Parts: sequence; structure tokens; C-alpha cells
Amino acid sequence: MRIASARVVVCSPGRNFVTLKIETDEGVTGVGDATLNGREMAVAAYLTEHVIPALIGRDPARIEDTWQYLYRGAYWRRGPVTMSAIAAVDTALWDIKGKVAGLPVYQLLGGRSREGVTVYGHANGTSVPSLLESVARFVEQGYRAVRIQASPPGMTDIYGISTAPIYEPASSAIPSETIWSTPAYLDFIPSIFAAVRAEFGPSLRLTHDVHHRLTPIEAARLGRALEPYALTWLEDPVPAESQEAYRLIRQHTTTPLAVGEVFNSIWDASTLISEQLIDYIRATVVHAGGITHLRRVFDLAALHHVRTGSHGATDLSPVCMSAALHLDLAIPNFGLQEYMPHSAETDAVFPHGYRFEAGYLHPSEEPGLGVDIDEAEAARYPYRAASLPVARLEDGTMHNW
Ligand code: CS2
Ligand code: MG
Repeated sequence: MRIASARVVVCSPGRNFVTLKIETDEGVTGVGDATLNGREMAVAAYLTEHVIPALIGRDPARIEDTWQYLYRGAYWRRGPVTMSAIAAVDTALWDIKGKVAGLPVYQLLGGRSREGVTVYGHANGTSVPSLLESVARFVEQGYRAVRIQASPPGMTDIYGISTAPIYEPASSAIPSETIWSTPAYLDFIPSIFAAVRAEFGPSLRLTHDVHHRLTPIEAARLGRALEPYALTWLEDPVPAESQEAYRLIRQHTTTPLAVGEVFNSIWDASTLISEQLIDYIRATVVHAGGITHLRRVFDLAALHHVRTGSHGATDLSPVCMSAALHLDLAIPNFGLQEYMPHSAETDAVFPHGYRFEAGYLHPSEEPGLGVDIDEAEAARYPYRAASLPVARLEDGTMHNW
């Protein structure tokens, strides 16, 4: 069997998605997600100009060799654009291998290690009462874990808060600007945990996303203040280009830490994992080189008592979510999977067989990944330029969004 063709589909059913579809000379197809929020066309061009021509005629069964060929062969290693493009090819080849074998991909990865994939939903509010209502809606639906975010008094338009049914931070082509105040935030966040624990008790698993806004010593202070509320994790307290920065946070708090949604290779996380500076690694299939490479990251994590907590925001397509679920089901050190349901338009473009039940997601039992792209449906939603916002401090200094 040979790869006969491959094409990139860019569509925007509510938000932009980049999808690679590979077809073999025997008519077997596979899909891979290549979406990089706000930089979609860079990955689309990378695939079309530099990757697809080299795929034609290759044996689709040689997943590892193709991964190494694309990684080593680029000479310019790593980076989100390169690794998302490699991920899309890798994911599509696993899909094909599953279809050829007549098995769901998790069976090729060693089979089921658990009955279902525990997911967390995103509760948020502009105030503590509206946050409590939002948490209650998730609990009613059966969620066992929720992320909680609320706006500190006086701060509007901050990361993670939305009244829209489908949360989407990317909007205008030129980034919108938001204002950030660390003192207001640090003063406020412990109170939302106190309120949620008082209302919902100790067993609901809770997380919170700082979204890279703090310095290490500020993060240490927040982690310590949150210890009474027994978080499952505190996410991205500081940007992690400096992995060593986490040593300082770790010295001061027992609040578990989760990092990695912007990572694209094992090298981004090697110090964090091997020194056990984090508790959960949040890298994803689409941005971290596909199933093949993410499995390698997760295996390293397993050696150091680090569990997984893959990114699963709506800017990763149902193709990525399907792939993530097969991996989550198979690996020994699964922790928690983020899950934000997509819009009805997105679900129609990407017909998929995974399902939510009683707080768990279950991957499709169909051969392969159990997801596809309906290209006629996708064609109804052309690409629209949209960027993530930026953040400034109150005095105008650029900060991390
Ligand atoms: C986030 C994301 O889900 C998360 O944890 O940090 O929503 C992130 O902001 C987006 O994926 C950025 O595109
Ligand atoms: Mg996050």
C-alpha cells in the first residue's frame, strides 16, 4: 500500500480548523488535526509546500520512519508550526493503520488501561454567584471534575471567562487588548475556591488555569494560599520557557502543578518531568508531534510519577480529541482530560464516534480513530483571520495573555 494523495482542508465552522487528509492507493483514508490557533495558515502552508510532496508514494504503515523523516529531515527542529504539521501526518497514519488492522487505535497502543477517560469541564462566571451556577450545571451533567475561573472585581474581559455558550478567545484579525492586574487576581482567587468547596464539598475535582500570568514567587504564594482547597492542579502558573523556574514554586507549595499546553516536544518538558517539578503534563497530540511523539513524552512522565492532563480546548478539532482519547485510554499514567464540547456546526463538519457519559469520554470502537471530515460541509465555512488577544498591565506594559 502507498500514499496516493494528501490534502489540507481549512475551514471555519465557528472557529478555524486545519485538517490533513491522507488517501492510499487502496482507498483507505486517514485524518490528522493541524490547527494552531491564530497561526492556522502557517501550518497549512508548511504541509502543502513542504510535507505533502514528500509523502506521495511512501508506505503508510511506516509511522515511526515517517515521523523521523519529517523531524530530522526538516533540519530546523521543533517549534509549534513544524510539530503541528508532523502531528497531522502522524495522526492520519495511525488512523489508516487502525482501519487496515480493523481495530480502534487504542488497541494498537496496547489496549484499554481503564474503563473511560475522566474529563473536566470549564465552569466560569463574572462573579462568585454566577460561577457557582456554572459549576452546578456541570455537576448536574455528571462531570466529576471542573476548572473554575471568575473575574476579580474591576477586571473584565480576562482569560477564561465567557457568557457565550461556546468559548472562543480568538476574535479580530489584529489581536484585541486586555488589561491584567496581578494584585487584584491574587487577592481574589482563594475566595472562589472557598465558595466552591463550601457549596460542592471535597470530592469534586477542581483545577484552575493561571494562563502564564505570574512570576515564580507570586505563583508560590498562590499555590500556598490554595492548599486548603485541595486542587487537582494549578495550571500554567508561570510561562515555562524557563523550566528551572518551577524549582522555586515547588519549594514553597504542595498544590499540584500542570504545565504543557504550548509545548511541542519532549525537550520542552524534560527538566520539569525528570526533576518532578510538575504533577501533570498537558501537551497535546496536535501540538506535540502526534500520537507517536506524545506517547514518548507520556512514557518519560510515567517514569517520574507525572500523570497526563492533555489540553482539549475547542481550538483543537474533534480529530485531535479522538486521537487524545485513544491515547488516554491506553497509557498507564493518565490523569485527566480537558473537554470543551464543540459547536453543532463543528460536530457536523467532523462526524465522530466518541461520547460523553457520567463524567467520562469514551472513544469510538470503530477501526482507526473513529472521526472524519465532511469536506462538503467544511466548504460551507471559509477561513476567517482571527487572533488570540494580548494582555497589558494597567500601566500599559505588555504582559502574557
Ligand atoms: C487554555 C486554552 O484550555 C486551556 O487550558 O489555556 O483555552 C488556550 O487559551 C487556548 O487553547 C489558546 O488557543
Ligand atoms: Mg490552559
